[in-house]
Amino acid sequence: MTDRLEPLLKKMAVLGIDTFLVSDLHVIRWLTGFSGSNARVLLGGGRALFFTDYRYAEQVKQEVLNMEPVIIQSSFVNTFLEGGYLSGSKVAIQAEQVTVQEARQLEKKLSGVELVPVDGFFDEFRMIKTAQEIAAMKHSAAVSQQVLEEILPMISPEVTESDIAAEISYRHKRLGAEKDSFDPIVASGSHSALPHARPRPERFVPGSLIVIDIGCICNGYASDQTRTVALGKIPSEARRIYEITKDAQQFGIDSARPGMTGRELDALVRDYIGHHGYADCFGHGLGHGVGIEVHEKPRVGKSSDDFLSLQSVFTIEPGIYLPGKYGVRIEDTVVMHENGAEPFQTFTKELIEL
Ligand SMILES: [Mn+2]
Repeated sequence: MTDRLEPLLKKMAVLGIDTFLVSDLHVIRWLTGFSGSNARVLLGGGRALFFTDYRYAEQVKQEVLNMEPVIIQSSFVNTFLEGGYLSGSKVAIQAEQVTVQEARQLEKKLSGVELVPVDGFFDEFRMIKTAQEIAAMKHSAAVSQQVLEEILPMISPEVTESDIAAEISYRHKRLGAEKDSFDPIVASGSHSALPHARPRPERFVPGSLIVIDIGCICNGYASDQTRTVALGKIPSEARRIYEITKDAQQFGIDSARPGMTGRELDALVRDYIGHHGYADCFGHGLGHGVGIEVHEKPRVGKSSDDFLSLQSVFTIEPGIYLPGKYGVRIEDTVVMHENGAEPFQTFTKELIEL
């Protein structure tokens, strides 16, 4: 973990930043392993300081081994003030995280401190996963895949989308996950054509496609996977868009190379779907980075200049959606190697007919 700090301190020096006030808990977890809900980190002056409140005094001893812990008595700002941690320096804050209220409070109380809002400072570092992080993500993917295997036989006209969504969350936890990485999507009938459908208390109807998009968090790292299955006999057009989506997704996996941009990979798969006549039916981006957060860098979409670097982890999840009828999405999370993308998931992509 300590080696994680060095490139950050170098980048700060280049940008002329004396101290970095880190307030994003995802970044803090990435930096330290801390899994609690209240913390700040100060980087700079050759030190890394970790601030949290009394509730986490014991937890910090277990989880935060690479920084000096400080237990705050009142507020973070008061502690910074009393300890002289920020005085007379140029302090970077995370523009996308710090509220206007908190920034005002800092400015008011800490005279002589110049606040510099910085965007996405940690993204380029978080994007490149260590072997340890990749192992954690494979585990998280395996847990969620087991849940997918367990819940498919439970789908029938007797149960509802909400029933299955609840089973998914329950089974994630039973298998050791901290939580779902996002609310499970279980979308049947015409709802399968809604990319972000919310599970309904409605029974599955035979002759329907069912999109199941799920993930969990284990040891701080997220997984993300989608499969689409059929309940009963489905129309030939539904079968057709299933096959095109499946082949497009495989084409995406096979085409991914380190150094490509997100835009380039997205375009390849988008064109593939376009050539098969469904250009207007794939409205979202091809994928997104996954790590501590289930949506992080790199973005894999139409306007993304993010590089798909070695050891980056991202999803490949094309979909074809026919509004009012049905939709298909198939998604794996992949890690980029020298010779291409390796999916974490091994679950079949042949159409499963329940
Ligand atoms: Mn996804």
